[in-house]
Amino acid sequence: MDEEGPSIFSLIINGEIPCHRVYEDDLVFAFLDINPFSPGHTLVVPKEPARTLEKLSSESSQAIGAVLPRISQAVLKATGTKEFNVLQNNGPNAFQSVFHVHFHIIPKYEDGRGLSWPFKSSPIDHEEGARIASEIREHLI
Ligand code: DGP
Repeated sequence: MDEEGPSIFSLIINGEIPCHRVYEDDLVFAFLDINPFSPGHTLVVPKEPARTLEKLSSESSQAIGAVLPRISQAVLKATGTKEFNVLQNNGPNAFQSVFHVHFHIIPKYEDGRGLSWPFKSSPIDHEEGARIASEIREHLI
């Protein structure tokens, strides 16, 4: 659902909705997902209420990038797992349901619990790839 007003994650960050908090600093908040793919499934959220990743400020991006490996390591240690996925959805067609940037850290257990891989891929079309890579490079200048 594409909600108006403060996102459910802003309400959680502000303490208006309870959560199982695992981490907080000035710019980042992390807590357990209410509907986990596996035990320990954690959401890492910038306090800045950007709806999708490309809109997030450099300051918040740096802050979240800096703590993601550390929180991942803590999730692995706490759950006794050695493998995990990081998932980050942007837009309703890309499976985003809460419109406040968040990274999922999803432990993968030896018994298979965790994320499965339903995605389809096909070999790159090199002509198209060369064109798109060139366009991406131009937009990064
Ligand atoms: P996504 O599909 O990437 O937008 O994932 C949103 C996740 O947010 C989903 O896995 C469930 C989780 N979620 C939604 N509402 C709440 C809530 O109120 N509390 C917690 N802890 N997690 C929530």
